[in-house]
Amino acid sequence: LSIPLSSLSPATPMTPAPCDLGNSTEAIKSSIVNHVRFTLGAYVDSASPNDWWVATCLAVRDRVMDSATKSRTLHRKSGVRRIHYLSLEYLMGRLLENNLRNSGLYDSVKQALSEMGKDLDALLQSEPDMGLGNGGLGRLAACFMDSLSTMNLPAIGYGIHYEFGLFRQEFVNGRQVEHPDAWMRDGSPWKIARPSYRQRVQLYGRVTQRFDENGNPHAQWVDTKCLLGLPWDIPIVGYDSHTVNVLRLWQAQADEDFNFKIFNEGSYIEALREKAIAETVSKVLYPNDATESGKELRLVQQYFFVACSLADIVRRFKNGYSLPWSEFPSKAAIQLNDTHPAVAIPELMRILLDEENLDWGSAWKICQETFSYTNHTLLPEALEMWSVGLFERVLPRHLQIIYRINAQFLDGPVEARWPGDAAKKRVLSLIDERGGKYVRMAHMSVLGGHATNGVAALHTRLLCERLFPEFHELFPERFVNITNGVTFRRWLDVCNPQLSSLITETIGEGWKKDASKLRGLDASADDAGFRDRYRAIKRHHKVVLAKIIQDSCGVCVSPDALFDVQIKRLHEYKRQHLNLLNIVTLYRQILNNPKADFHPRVFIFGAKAAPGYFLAKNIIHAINSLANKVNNDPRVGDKLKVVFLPNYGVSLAEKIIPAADLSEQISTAGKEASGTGNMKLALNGALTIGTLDGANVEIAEEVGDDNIFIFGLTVEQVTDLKARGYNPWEYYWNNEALRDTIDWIGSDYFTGHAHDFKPLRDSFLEHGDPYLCLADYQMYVDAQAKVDAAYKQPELWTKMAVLNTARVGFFSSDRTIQDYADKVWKLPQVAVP
Ligand code: Z15
Repeated sequence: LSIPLSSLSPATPMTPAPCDLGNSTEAIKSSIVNHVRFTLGAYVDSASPNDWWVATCLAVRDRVMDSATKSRTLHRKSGVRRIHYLSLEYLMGRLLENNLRNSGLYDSVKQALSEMGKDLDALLQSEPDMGLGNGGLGRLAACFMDSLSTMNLPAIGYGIHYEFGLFRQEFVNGRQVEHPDAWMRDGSPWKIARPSYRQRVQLYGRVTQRFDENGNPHAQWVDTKCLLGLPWDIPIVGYDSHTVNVLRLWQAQADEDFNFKIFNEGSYIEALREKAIAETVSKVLYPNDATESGKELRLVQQYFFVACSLADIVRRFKNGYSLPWSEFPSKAAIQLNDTHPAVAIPELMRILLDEENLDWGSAWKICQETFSYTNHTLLPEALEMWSVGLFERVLPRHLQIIYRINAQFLDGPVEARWPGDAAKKRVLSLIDERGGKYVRMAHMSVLGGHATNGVAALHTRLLCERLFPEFHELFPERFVNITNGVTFRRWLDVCNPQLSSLITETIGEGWKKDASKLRGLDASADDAGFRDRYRAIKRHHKVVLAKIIQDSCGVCVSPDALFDVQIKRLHEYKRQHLNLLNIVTLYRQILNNPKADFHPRVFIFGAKAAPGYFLAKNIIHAINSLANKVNNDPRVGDKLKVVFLPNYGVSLAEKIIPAADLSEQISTAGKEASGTGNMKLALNGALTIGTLDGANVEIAEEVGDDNIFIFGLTVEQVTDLKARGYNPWEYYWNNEALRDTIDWIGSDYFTGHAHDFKPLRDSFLEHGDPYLCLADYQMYVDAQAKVDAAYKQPELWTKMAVLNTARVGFFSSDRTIQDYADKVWKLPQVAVP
């Protein structure tokens, strides 16, 4: 690529040279002060902490925007293919510290602020989290945005500008209470409105016919309701790279032209009511992680952001080049983050067929070359299915297109492969007809693209063998594995700068861009001096976390105890209740055998439950009630503490992860697609206690069996046990400790009311223990005893921890993104000068 540098910043006659924003402390100081005075209209002497934070963000943003414009111009002029990442969720967390570390401005900004008597660290902590996601899927999208810029890949992230992100969680008497998350109430210095790229989208209505100039019929979607999408751009700064991509989030607005008619008819109030309804579309993030609710507003959200994004991509293609439509895939790749944006497939077909007058075959080929799909779960309750009736009402034209895609598929490749086999057609169909009619979004996603990937090796295998066996048989080359990763900038450099420095001092800086270089630390595991420093850093973070625990839970914990951490969404399959069984077991052991040599332990939980997930909320209540008993039982003392930190999210994770000794990854084998918290914790030197599930399998391969605590049934054993007929009562009657533990939970001991945890007890016994807690219980308790023994040998433990840090380089999202670029998107790196 040889684009002259000068062409990236076109100079118009009479335009003065733009002011040069220096990176010196003095230049940054004057930028910040200018923003305090001229952007915020405040006095330097009396500006509020929030004013200083905003001014600092804007000073950083000024320096970043120039690179954003240059990146965009270079990508356009060089005509390279771009990846468009479509995701309903982006769990970004805070942006300032990440942008400072990635851009290399951290030291000068810290210095500039300190010379003005301001403390950068305090400012950093005052930033609200941008929590536009539920859990792993949304955080993965955020890590990918960081890696795409770092790896110099031309990319745009598309999503929704939710006014309210994931709810704020509070505990009242141990029970979860949800509050709205008004992250945007005061605006955000990071986002920039782009009104000139506003889009109009249609919904509802009906389909008629029109004829083009050649007399050929085309479908026409009429009598629709219209919405406007206003894009907000957030610059994404890569580490040590000049590529600044953007995250473009759509806000729903009423189409005022459309409503003007109503204004004229005198229904002024009615028209404004319509406007308020239109704006609900981007109002709030649905708070379910890996469960679907099938709500109309959710489908409208999905279509709204997909239609805006595709129109934006098509606009860029039409304005940027004069190429035939067949070249569209050479300019645009589109990744579907789960099936949530899968309506993009019929939407692109609609644009090509109805608006651009392409024939079906050409349009379908373009679609398949453009799209690829990431599957994030095998759980049946998370697989999206839209009732045909609802779909037809909201998107009548799209339903027609889906039916035609389905007919061509079943009559074509399926009939050719399995002639006359109605059963095969039933399982492969895009329409599920086993009871009502439903559109299977996963089937459409596999069919409408050229690649489908799972997110860990085991998950991809199960995807091929269990979820899509027939699709796999038809199109084996379409299925690929791309194991998840996390950005080591946020999850080491930002959250654990002490460890980051120790690593850099030991092996140099290269690991930040090539994480496989962390293997250079392997030898340091045997260096006692290194281990001392590594341990001191861990202890420092435990002291910091102990203070947070004191402040938010009112519990005093010792930094010398083993910090045992389970942080993730609350879900039965993740088995926080198996963890609870072990803690109750330990509690009983301590009471019955006070002299036993047990290293003091703090069990730390962080988890939000979907507001409508009753059993998950019961488990939170149970853990909080157990905590209340254990923490106040004088017979237990310091040996055991249990804390449930409220409002778990990205920023709290950044505090917990560096302080963790043990990482709980105990899902039922086959249920957790990958997990990504497992990677962040191992990177920060927490040892994993886990099942052979998701990416745990690959973590074990990388760190070695001696440096991880694996227990429990394997996927195959789970399958066999279920096939034989799993009966939790057998485990209950055959294991006295387990029986006493469950009965104690079911008693009135913990809250004074025996019925409080009946739902939990019933799930273990009366409802068949669907996630096999009882089957894995004894193996888990035994593995925890091994953990206790190992922790009593600090040199051994630290050695294992160091080897974890050294050996998890594979789980950098840079590697993941490079895999996508090579295997799926065929995307070259484009260095921005
Ligand atoms: C979600 O967070 C995940 C899967 C889903 O289907 C939905 Cl709807 C939300 C998670 C997986 O549970 C987790 O195992 C994986 O690591 C993560 O996506 C990112 O791939």
